[in-house]
Parts: sequence; structure tokens; C-alpha cells
Amino acid sequence: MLKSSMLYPQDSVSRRAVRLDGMWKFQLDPNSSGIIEGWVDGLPDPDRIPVPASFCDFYTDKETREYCGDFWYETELYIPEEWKGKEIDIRFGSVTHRAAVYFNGVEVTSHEGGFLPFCARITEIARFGVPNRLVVLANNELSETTLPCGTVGTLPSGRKIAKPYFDFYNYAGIQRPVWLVATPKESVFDFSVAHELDGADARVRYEVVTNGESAVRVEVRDEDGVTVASADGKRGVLPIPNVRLWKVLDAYLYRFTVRILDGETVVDEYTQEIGVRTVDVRDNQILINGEPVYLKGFGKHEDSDIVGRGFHIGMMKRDFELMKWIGANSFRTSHYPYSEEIYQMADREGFLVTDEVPAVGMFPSLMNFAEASTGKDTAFFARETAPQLQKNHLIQIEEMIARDKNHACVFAWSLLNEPDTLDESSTVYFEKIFDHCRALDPQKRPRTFSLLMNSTPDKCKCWQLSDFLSLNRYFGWYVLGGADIESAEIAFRKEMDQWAELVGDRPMVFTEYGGDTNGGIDKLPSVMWSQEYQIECLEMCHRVFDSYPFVKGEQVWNFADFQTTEGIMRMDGNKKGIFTRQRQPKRAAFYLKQRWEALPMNFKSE
Ligand code: EVA
Repeated sequence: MLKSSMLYPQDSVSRRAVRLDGMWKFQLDPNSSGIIEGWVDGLPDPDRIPVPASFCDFYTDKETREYCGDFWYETELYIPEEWKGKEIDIRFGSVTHRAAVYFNGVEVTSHEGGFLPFCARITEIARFGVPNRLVVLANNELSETTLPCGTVGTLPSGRKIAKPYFDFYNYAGIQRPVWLVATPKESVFDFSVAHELDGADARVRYEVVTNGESAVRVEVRDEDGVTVASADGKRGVLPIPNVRLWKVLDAYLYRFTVRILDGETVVDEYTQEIGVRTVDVRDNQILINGEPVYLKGFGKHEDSDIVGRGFHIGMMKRDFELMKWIGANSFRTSHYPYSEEIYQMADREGFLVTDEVPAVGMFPSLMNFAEASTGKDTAFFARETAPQLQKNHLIQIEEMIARDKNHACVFAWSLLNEPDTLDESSTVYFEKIFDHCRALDPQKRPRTFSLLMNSTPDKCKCWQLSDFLSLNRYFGWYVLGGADIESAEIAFRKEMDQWAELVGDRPMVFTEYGGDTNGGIDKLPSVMWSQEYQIECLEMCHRVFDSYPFVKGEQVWNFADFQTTEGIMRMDGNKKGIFTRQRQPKRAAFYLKQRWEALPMNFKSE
């Protein structure tokens, strides 16, 4: 059961939401002495940094950028007198990777996991007419029981450093918006919708959770504000005659309003946009509203200059413009749930989103994608850390589904990225994860996970659990790159022939493929890292995809270059972007645009 409501903050007749973003006090606590020294009552020697943002890339010294351990934030806020009698919360979009929150010196909540929201209820200790002190103790250490997985190293100087089991930089901080929220005592806690189509009509099955017994009424309005359906009660079915469906790249959003009523008086009102659409996987096809869709798009990251993983509204806009320009229709939120604002935009733009829980690094190596091809066998889920890891994994799936379940854009859940799948213990671990997801999702969307290169058809013990298969494959890059690309294609086809024997009626989507490319290097003839080679590598993969009818999607790794942990395989970050980190096209972007604009939405099902 969730500790607090996951509903996105909003103003309504009964609610108020105020952003607390801005310059906050900030201080590192390498000895974890802040609690004993009373920092909950105010930081002794703070710097000031922006919220939301990762703290790392503001600084010019390595120690601060690479800092690993406890760190603190503080701000001051006023609470309006008119809010007396309401419930008051501080809502964090996320704090990476964990946080404890102190309000006026009192611990009000703590939260594990860096990519999902949580609230701190402060009603009882809020002061009116005087400043209130909000202090957050955060921590960015990784372990094998937390998501994502990694470990902490110690340098000879005693300094801790992050050792992620994944390549993206371990950005941390208050990376998403923070809100001060007022809700009525009796309020809407949660709601869900699920859709069925019947000819030209739809039925929207709904369920509302409140914390009281007063009557509930729901209403659906169209984009012109006309009420098209309404119903009384906490659960029921809303018939929408002549429905305008949410379609891929042709979104239509109704406004779904829940009201708690005391007679005719509105006690609470909450409104969210919903798209009416169905999702099915059948006969090697991914079907939206019964119509086959071929996925074109990317695995992405929340990553940009200076603010790191911090939510940046301008960057979000630019990314969607680029995705529309290039002819994409989908993306995966590799490797964690993204900021909520991004799903709202995907709903509006009609993009399909595979929503991924931060289950990455479940293979103990930073370079898992390279070591995988060596056949290294690790039995990650047989370790004594697995039960605790699974507990966290299940909670984060619950939080992710609670947060994102009503988004039309979310058509599938990705429950792991490149885990170990070679040992029997994986199957046991996975089954619980997949069952939990199915039980929690009111729309019973397809579940998948991205298969590491060593999860081959003959060795992988878990692919059967996926409703559609997702493969990460680096033929032509980590495997047989450069002058060997001809052999890469042969090896790729050999693996695909084996899959063809196995997949039955399941579709397959490529969730990663591509190669590192320096946006500044042009070479004739091509060499690895040149822009020309990136195109050749993609072309080779596409030739392979196009020869297998059950391949129903291609999501290139990655949308843009992104920052990583330092290493000999990374030149100031991962350069597999089709766009640079500054969101300008590499040559491959023009090639992809040409291909994707030519592929019909129902490619291979025409
Ligand atoms: C890569 N390969 O090597 C990517 C990683 C990614 O960035 C993977 O899933 O297999 C991972 O996170 O470029």
C-alpha cells in the first residue's frame, strides 16, 4: 500500500499547488555527521544550488562532482493562512537515490529510490505566518540491494566513489520539481481507468480511491469542454458514444474529473487528461486500438549539459520536436521512470512509451554489454542480496504503475534492463516481478524486459515471460565491428534464425542497437566512430530486422549522446546518440529520417 498519493499536483476549486523550485542551500556530509551535529535545524556552511538539477556538473572540482555519500538541501517557505484546515504536503518529483525529509526539525518521511515521487505530510507541524524550514538529507550510494545496482568504492584518501553496474553517470540530487500542496481533509487519493472498444463507442471502466465515505461523481469532457459521460460512485463504467480515440501521433485527450460531493458542495475536485485507447499483443503484432503499429524511436536518457539528470522543460520540448522531425513514434524510458511532465507531453503528442523501472545493473559489471559476449556466468539472482533487491524492485514497480497507469502513452512496462538470465534463480526472481506487474496494472498492458547479448535463444531462461521480446544487440559494434561488419551480419542472422524457431506468435522489438560516433568525424571509407560508420551499422541492422516479419520495432541506442562514468570505452560519455548531447543531428539522423518517414505505421502488417 502506497504511503502517499501519487497524483500529480494541481490547482482546482479544492486544491492548491505551489512550486518550491529555485536556489536551495546545499552541503556535502562526507562523514555522515549531519544528524548528530543538528543539521536538521539548518545547514552550518551551505552553498546554494538550483533545484531541480543534479548537483554534480555545476562544480569545477572533481571531489564535488564525483561525490558519493550523504548530502543535504535546505529551503525556507511560507504557508498561506487560507490553507488552515487543509492537509499540507511537500511533494518531491524524485530525490536520487534516497532521502529523509525534515520539516521544522522533525523527520516527516523517508523514501528509497531515486526516480519516483513521494510526499511528506506536514499538516501537524506547519506554521502559519512565519517561515518554515525544509531540510532534506539525500544519499547517492549504490548497492546490490537497491535499484539501480552498483557498489561503493573507497579511494586511498578515504573518499567514497560510486561504482555503478551500468554506464550512465550516477547523477544525483533533487532532480525533479518540488511542490507545496494543499488538499482537503477528504480527498481523491487515486484513480484508474481502463478502456474497451465496441464499434464506434468506448467504455471507460474507472475506479476511484478516496480517504472518506462521501459520494463520488466522475465526468468526462471532450476537448471542446462538452460533457460526454458521467457517473456516480467510486467505480463503474462510462460509455462514450462515438469516441475519438487516442492514436499514435494523433492524440486526442478527454478530461476526466473526479469530484467528492457533500450534497451539491464540492469537497474535492481532481482532473487529469486521459486518452482512450486499447493495447494488445497478438499474432506477432503490437496493436493499438486493434491496429498494428511498428515502433520507430529510441532508448533515451534524462541527461543534458550542466543540469545532468535534472528535469529541464526546454530540453523536453526540444527532444519531442526532434523525435517528431525524425519520424519517430515511440521511446523507452531507459533506464528509469522519467519526470512526469514527459509522460504528459507524450500523451499530448501521441508517442508510445515503454515505461522502465530502474532495474538496471543486475549483472555485476559496468561493461556488462562487453563482458556479456565473453559468456561470463554470474548467477546474480542466486546471491544473498537477491531477496532484499526483489523487495525493492516490487515496491518500485508498484510506485511506477501507481504514478503512470493512466497515461495513454504508456503502452508497455519494461521490468528489467539486461539482467542475468542464464541461471535458474533468474526465472524464480522474474516470475514474481512479472506477476506483480500484471496484478497491479488496471489495463493489463504488455510486460517486457531488454535482453542482454548473452541472453541468447539457447541460453536465456526468462524470455518466455515477456509479452513481446525486447532485444539489445550490438552486432557491428561490440561484436564484430568495423571491417568485420560482414561477419556481424551473418552472426546476427544466425541468432535471429534461432529466435524465429522459438518466438511463436510473440512480436520482437529491438530496444538497443547502434554504435558510438563522434559527431565531428567524417571518413571515406568509413571507420568505427565515424559518422559514416554509424549509418552503415544501422543499415546493416535494418537489413536484418527487415528480413524477419516478427520484428515489430526498432529503437536505436541512443537518442542523444549522454554522460557516463569515465573509462577507456567512453570518450567524454556515450556517443551512440543520433543527436549530440546539445541536441543537434549527426549524419545518421538524416538517414533515419528518410527510413522512418518511408515506413508505414503498420509496417510488415500492411
Ligand atoms: C551501450 N549498452 O553500451 C549501452 C548502454 C546501455 O549504454 C547496453 O543497456 O547494453 C546498456 O545502458 O552503449
